[in-house]
Formats: sequence, C-alpha cells, structure tokens
Amino acid sequence: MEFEQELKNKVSEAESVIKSYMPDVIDMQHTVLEAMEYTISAGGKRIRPVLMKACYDMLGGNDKLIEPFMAAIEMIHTYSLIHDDLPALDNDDYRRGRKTAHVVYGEAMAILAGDGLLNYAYETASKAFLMIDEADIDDVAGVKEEITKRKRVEKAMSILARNPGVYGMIGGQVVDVELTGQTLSKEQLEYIYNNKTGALIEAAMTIGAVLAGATDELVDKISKTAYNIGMAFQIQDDILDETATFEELGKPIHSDQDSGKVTYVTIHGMDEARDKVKSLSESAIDTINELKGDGEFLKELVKFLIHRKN
Ligand code: GRG
Repeated sequence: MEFEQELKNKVSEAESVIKSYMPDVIDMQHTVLEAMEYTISAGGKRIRPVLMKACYDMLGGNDKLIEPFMAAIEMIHTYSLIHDDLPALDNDDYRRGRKTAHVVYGEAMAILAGDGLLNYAYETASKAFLMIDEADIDDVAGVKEEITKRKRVEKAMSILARNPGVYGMIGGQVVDVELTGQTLSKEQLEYIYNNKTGALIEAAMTIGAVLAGATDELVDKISKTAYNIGMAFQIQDDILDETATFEELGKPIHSDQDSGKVTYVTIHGMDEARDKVKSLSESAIDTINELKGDGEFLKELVKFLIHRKN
C-alpha cells in the first residue's frame, strides 16, 4: 500500500480509538466535557498515537491493550495545547483551524478542560488493567525474558505519569517560559526541545515498545530514536512558523518572533535548521534499521515528518 494511504488509515484508526474513549457530554458538568470534546475533535495530525501504534506493531504487539494508551497520549497532548494557548502562556486565538478553547468557552473553562483531559487520560489508560486476561499472564509470546502483560501495563503507566510532568514536558515548558526573550545557550535550547516536545514523543514510542514486550535494551534504543524524532519535529515546527501559511498550520504564523522566542532557526539560521532536521531524521532511521521487526512504516513516517507542511 502507498505510504500516504497507509498513514490515512492509521490516522483514522487512531481517531476512532480516541473517540471511543472520550466521555459523553452529559450531566451538570457538560460545559467542561464539551470544551474537551471541542478541542480533541478539531483534528490534529495524531502523530503521537500513530507513533505509539507503529512501535507496538513493529515489535510484534497484537492486541487491544495499546488502545487506551493511544487515546490517553492524545488527551495529554491536547490538554497541553489548550493550556499553551491560554492568555497567560502563548495567548493564541487559533489552533487546529478553530478558535481556541479559551476564546470559545472562556479562560476558566479552558483551564478546567485542560485539567479534565489530563486527568481523564489516566482514567482511560488505567482501563488497560481491566483488559488483561489473567489466563495469559504467564504466557506472553512464549518468550521467557519478556515481562508479563500486567507488568507491561504498569511500566507503560509509569512512563505516562513521568514524561508529561516536571521531569519532562512541563519541565521543558517552565524553562521555555522563564527564558522567553533572553538569549539561549545551545544546552538550554536542547533542554527545552527535548522536554517540551521530545518527552511526549518518547512516551508515545516507548509505551508502544513496552506494551509489545520489548526488553529494556530495546526500549532504550527506541527512546534514543524518539529524542531524535522529537528534536527534528520541534525544529521543523520552528521552520514552519516562519515559512508556512495560516491555512496550512491552522494557527497564527510568526508566533515565535512575535512573542520574542529564541528558536533553533533564530540561533542557527534556516539552512542549518533544515540540515539539522535532515540529519536527526537520518539518525532516527539508522537506529530503526538496526531493530528487529518491520520498521518500514515507521521509517516512512519519519521521512514524512521532515517534509510536513503543518
Ligand atoms: C500546566 C500551564 C501548564 C502547561 C502545560 C503548555 C504545556 C505544559 C506544555 C506545552 C507543550 C507544547 C505546546 C509543546 C510544543 C510541542 C508541539 C510542537 C506541539 C504541536 O504538536 P502537533 O504539531 O499538533 O502534533 P497537532 O495539532 O497536529 O496535534
């Protein structure tokens, strides 16, 4: 199958999974549920659940245990976007081609919708425990060194708890907020990108690997690949902020420049930024080539991310 068709299928599979785990918009608290639904249903590339499933498939995962985690990672990502767009942070009025949650529902409700999505992500992921059939606990693919399904889910939960937090995404965001408008060292920029963007991509890919029963050594390789992909993804985001149109991005362009943000592009220039995206992506592909399993889709996805226009 052509890669673009395969990607479309995988994105629509992720969409259905996410939809199936979203709460109904009912009861007295329906406004917050509507604001959560409004932002998650606006679309987006669904890169994180697609990357998670691609790693899971590549390493031989073959059941529905992955699905609550696919939904959960997109809920966490969407919460981070709602909060990132708030007046106190980036103060953006558009996201995913729609007015942002705080513009439509007011600031208080947008804060609560972000909180709601974050919390509901863990409620969703924990449903994986209920999907474990006790009968196959000690018979996971017949491979002795592989951890049991319950252990896999426990490990996946702990990645989902840590990476979006203060030692990951929030940590990166904190340094980004504190240093906005200042000159950044290469180390500071790398810290921000690895955490603000890389940590969630790493969570997606390593959760896919862990749930498929990968050994620690293999998870480590996936983690390194994920950081290369995360860094390339963020630099490409910086490039698009300067080169794409509002229609392509579904959000304002030149937002980094307008908010006085120093980015990879402002430090190194556009040509070097493009070269860096290319070399990071090539490193990621080299590591995927070393892994066992069919990494074709994952490699094509990395190449697609280099050339993405949104
Ligand atoms: C607790 C106040 C508070 C904040 C939470 C805001 C925040 C922490 C983190 C922000 C993280 C962030 C926005 C990182 C940028 C990463 C990035 C490139 C996001 C865009 O991702 P895409 O392109 O978006 O995958 P779509 O819309 O396609 O899903």
